[in-house]
Amino acid sequence: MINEEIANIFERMSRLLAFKGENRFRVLAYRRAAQSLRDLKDDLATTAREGRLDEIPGVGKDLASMIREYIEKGRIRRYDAERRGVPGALIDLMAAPGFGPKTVAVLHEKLSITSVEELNRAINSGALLELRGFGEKKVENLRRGLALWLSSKQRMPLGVALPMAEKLLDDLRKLASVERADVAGSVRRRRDTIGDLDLLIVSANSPRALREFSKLPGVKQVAALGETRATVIMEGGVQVDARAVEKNSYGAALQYLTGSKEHNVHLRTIARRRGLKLSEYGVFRGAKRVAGADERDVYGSLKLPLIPPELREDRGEIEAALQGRLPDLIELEELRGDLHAHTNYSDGRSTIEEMAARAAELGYEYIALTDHSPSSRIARGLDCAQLEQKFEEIEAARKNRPGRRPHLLFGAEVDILPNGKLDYPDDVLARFDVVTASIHSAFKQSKDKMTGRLIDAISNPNVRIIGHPTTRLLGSRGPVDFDLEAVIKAAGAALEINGAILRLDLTDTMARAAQQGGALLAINSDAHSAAQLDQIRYGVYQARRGWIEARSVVNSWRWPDLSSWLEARRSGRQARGAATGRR
Ligand code: DGT
Ligand code: CA
Ligand code: CA
Ligand code: ZN
Repeated sequence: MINEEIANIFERMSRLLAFKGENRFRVLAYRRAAQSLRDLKDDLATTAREGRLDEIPGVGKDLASMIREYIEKGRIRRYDAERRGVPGALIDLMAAPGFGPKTVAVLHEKLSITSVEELNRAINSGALLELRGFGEKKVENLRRGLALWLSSKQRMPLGVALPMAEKLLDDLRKLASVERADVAGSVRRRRDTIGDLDLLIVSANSPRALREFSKLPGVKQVAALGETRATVIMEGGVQVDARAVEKNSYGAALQYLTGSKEHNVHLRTIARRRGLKLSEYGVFRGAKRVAGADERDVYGSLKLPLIPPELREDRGEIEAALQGRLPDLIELEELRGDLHAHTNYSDGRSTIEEMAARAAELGYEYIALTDHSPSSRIARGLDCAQLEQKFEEIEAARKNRPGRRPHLLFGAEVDILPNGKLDYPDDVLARFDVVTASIHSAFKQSKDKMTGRLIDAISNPNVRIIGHPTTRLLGSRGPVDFDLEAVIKAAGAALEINGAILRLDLTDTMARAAQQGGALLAINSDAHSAAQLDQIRYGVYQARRGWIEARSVVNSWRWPDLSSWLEARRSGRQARGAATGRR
């Protein structure tokens, strides 16, 4: 793994020098070294320890000392010096088809381009055509090269990556050669989007396990296959890296491969401070291994509790762990119901009865059936006559449910209109058990206007939840712009963490800010079918990444507490805060 890190640095070093118009020989030397590090079977750390770095083709004295520097210090001074003042985005861009060092240097010098956004704007505005040597054809090629490169870099939603990883793990665990298999990387951290999948395998016969891995169903192409690692491309283009390790370094490898990189860098400094060395093979005091087989012991040897993978972003979790103040993260099992789900009355596919049945299977105490309001015409929002009918059907379904479990809540997801008014009149809103207000139009309003619009909705006492507050859609629509702090201060309504796999909205950091500011949250599925009720788990993952504890989550409360919270505002009673709402 360290081979790959150093190879990447040499590759970037080569591009940097080319960008600066340096001697071609030096440019090539770095590129060649990067290539031969990637072909290398042995681990560089081992090779360095044995004093054999200069036996690697293309690695002379200079590069060998840079490799040693990286192994010891985690950085290379010469590389840091070279990249100072050069926009990193431009160096990345040199991997795109058509973007050679000369082209990129001209874009930087003549048009002061420093980012992909600026480049995109320059291509679309025709600014590039003004440059000498940039004809129609060349610019068109650049446009296409950029698009190709960007789409190959697109990250996939966790909701796609996680089921794929789970299927691969299932298949791997059935193999006789595989003792243990787990997913690491950003999937284990439950990040909202995923670059590639990283799997970790324990096997008594690693080459065989990896060979079998490379033949699993769904594998389209084998990009690399070695004794300890393999990379395959799945049908659909997803890359999967697999790594096979020995039992006694499994915990350390899992820790390392889970990342994030930033978390790992910070953790290594903690290790150094304690006179230890942390690597993917274990925790060492001198030559003695003090931990490695078990991940909890890896953290334990650094005098830290096991830090939940969702927190490992170096956003203060290591400091919190050192002080014994890690949050008590919400768990899926703690949810007692779902407050945002659609039925076939609007754009859902399942009936009220089917939704209720699945909610019962999930062990819920309550479920709100929240269909759209009339302005959401594509979503077949309900007019007042349809509401009447739905209400009666819910009443009938309630009578069919012995013990009234789950409680069926007559709900609405009401549009917040562009002017901040709601899409049902107040007397209609007052009839619902729970009202979630959401933005489904006019996404481009200014920050001030959007903030005012949300606060207007919150100040209606019938509204208890703001649905998917940013309205972003992964891969296609960015978040709307609003002042989160002001919305948190407006209080009154819980903010949703929506589990729909393209939403995951609020984001992790916004949810964290909301909890810190004293806001209540609701983790909902936004299901459009009975089966989709299960996607609430993605909402829980996102919440955990946002340090969310059950006390802040209204739908972790028992029915009596939730029900009095739902009623509190309308009846003019004091709304319950996070602390009093505790189960
Ligand atoms: P992704 O794939 O972009 O969604 O994000 P990750 O976190 O899965 O990143 P990936 O696949 O490049 O690498 C997997 C893990 O390996 C990463 O979480 C931590 C570790 N790792 C990768 N590159 C480095 C590095 O340069 N330094 C350190 N310390 N760890 C790294
Ligand atoms: Ca990854
Ligand atoms: Ca990877
Ligand atoms: Zn919605």
